[in-house]
Amino acid sequence: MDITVLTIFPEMFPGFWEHGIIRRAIEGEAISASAVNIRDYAEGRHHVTDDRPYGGGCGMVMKPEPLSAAIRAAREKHPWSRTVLLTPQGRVFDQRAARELSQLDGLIFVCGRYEGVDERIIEDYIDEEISIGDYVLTGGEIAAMAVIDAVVRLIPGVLGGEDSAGKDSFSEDLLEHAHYTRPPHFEGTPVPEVLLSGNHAKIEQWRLESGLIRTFLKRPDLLENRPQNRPQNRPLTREEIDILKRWCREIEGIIQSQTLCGADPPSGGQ
Ligand code: 4FD
Repeated sequence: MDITVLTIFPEMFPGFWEHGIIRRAIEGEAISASAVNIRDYAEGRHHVTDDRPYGGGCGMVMKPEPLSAAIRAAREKHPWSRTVLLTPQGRVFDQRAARELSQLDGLIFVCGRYEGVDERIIEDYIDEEISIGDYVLTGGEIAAMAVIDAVVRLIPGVLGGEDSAGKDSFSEDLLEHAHYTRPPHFEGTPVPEVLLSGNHAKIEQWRLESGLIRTFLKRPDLLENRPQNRPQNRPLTREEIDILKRWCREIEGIIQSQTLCGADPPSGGQ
């Protein structure tokens, strides 16, 4: 996959390309990556990339001409690329979108600054608008890095331990189980005994339960309305439903024992 980032701050990217999984992907030729300065495509002595908005108001808008020239040049180098604008107005990025983008031959990321980019660029040059979440950044660069990071690790052959990308949070659309490493006791807290038992069937069962309870406690939205609301989600399996039912019964038992022993609450309370 050929990745091109168009930005007025290309210096933000070498530190990103030169570390970890992204670096390995470049070295292993799974991807090529470059950050191109939009200013290099701006005309005039000062290579201006922004201008005041028509209709007035504060803030600046990215001029269309340098952007169109930069996008055309990137497409000439990588004709099979999709051109993506990072913007709060885009479709919110998720693991499914990452999987889709990881199938493409090339991606050109356009990073806006200022108040936004001239609308005609969006109409005529942008294939897809992506947002990394409902908040505002000073520029699209960090959003582009987040998307690139999520996409590159899904490209076949990029992650060392195969299918480690396929097994983590969201690939199965539930959160991952808790993780532990040495020492066996840390500041008074032991590692769950089952993980030291060597019983792999028991460990698998514990991991399934751990992932499910963490999802219920931290991200209940991932369990609600499956799969109707989230077509990327599979329905829960029989086994997962049985685990949830066991907890339900256990909690009901605790409530029962409390009600039987406790005094009646004063009426009119909640
Ligand atoms: N949530 C995101 C992306 C960019 C950004 C910008 C138009 C503003 C947030 C185009 C307006 C780019 C996001 C730069 N803020 N700011 O993904």
